[in-house]
Amino acid sequence: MTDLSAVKAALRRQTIELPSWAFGNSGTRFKVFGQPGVPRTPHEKIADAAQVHRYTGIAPSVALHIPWDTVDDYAELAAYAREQGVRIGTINANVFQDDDFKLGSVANPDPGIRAKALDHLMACVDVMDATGSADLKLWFADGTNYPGQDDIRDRQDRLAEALEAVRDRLGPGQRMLLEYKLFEPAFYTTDVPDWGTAYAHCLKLGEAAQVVVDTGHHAPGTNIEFIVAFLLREHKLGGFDFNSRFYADDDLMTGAADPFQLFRIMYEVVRGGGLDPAEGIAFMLDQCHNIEPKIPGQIRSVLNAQEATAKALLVDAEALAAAQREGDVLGANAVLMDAYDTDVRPMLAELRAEQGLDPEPMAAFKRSGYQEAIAAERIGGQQAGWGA
Ligand code: LRH
Ligand code: MN
Ligand code: MN
Repeated sequence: MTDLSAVKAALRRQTIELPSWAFGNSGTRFKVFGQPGVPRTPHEKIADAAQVHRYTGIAPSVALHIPWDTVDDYAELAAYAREQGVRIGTINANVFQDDDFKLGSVANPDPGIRAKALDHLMACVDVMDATGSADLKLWFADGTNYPGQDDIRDRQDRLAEALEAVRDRLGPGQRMLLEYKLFEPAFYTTDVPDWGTAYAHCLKLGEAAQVVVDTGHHAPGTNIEFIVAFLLREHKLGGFDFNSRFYADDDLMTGAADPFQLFRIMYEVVRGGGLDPAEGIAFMLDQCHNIEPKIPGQIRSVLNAQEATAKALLVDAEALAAAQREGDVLGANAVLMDAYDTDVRPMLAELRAEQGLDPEPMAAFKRSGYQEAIAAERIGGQQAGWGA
């Protein structure tokens, strides 16, 4: 039997980080759709993120993306976040939206462009120093479109050199999280295409470097929970960029396309001790709400992640281990499915009530009138970044 009070205690400790870019206008490369009331400034993105925390109670930090969230004074922005009841979390570097980076950033064949990319990464660490952020998230759009376009091995050397320089710049308590992605925007080769490549670089870089798993960055059918189990076992899992995909990097709400996959991932997190804050796993969302309203979209996503976590915590570990020891295939599978099939919503509503929150965050936000207020106040909302 699973101890319900232990499940609730673990859920009370869980936190999920929101991406600032989820609150801006977004779309595909075909069309960016505008929505009323979207933020015009990083401050307004933080104010919106604070609403998600206010109703869910488990989203106390906001990730920034630089230069999308450029401000003159990052310490002031961090103070503003604190006033809003949240804090600034991961700093995401952006070396993919400049004409100079057409042939890559840190793996570019041109040393001048590599230096420019590295300067930006260093500037991101400066931002971390000002905001008190612990994590730098690195995703590189680097790769090639055509066989022969560039030397695959040389690009790895250039990448490794830049990563080492960033590692040497990090202060105490700071980490670099290396994100991989199978393809896009490069189509033939990608310089960090998979967890194995990211892991190999992080292993060489040492303790300050860990892998981040963006759930939308794999080939269809990839067993992501295996990757999670493996990396966690090696203490090389730095965090997640949660989102859902049907086809490629769709950035839809986490738990929307495949809640069972999210449960399986969270089960491996629980199994590997990854909910223990000491393990340092950053649970982040990396999503865009192109057609649905953004603040409710984030609330829904946080709740989906929380529900998957609750179900994972409900797995009867002793019964599962016993069935596995006995080779009871169907019994073991049934233990896992029993947890997945549990409706955890009443327990989560109860937990929220115990914490002084409204048991129904979606409805509470709707009733608050915040959405109408920002739609009236904010004219000319900022694009999240795409096509900017
Ligand atoms: C790349 C990615 C990465 C970026 C974000 C906007 O596809 O997942 O994390 O920083 O999207
Ligand atoms: Mn991502
Ligand atoms: Mn992505």
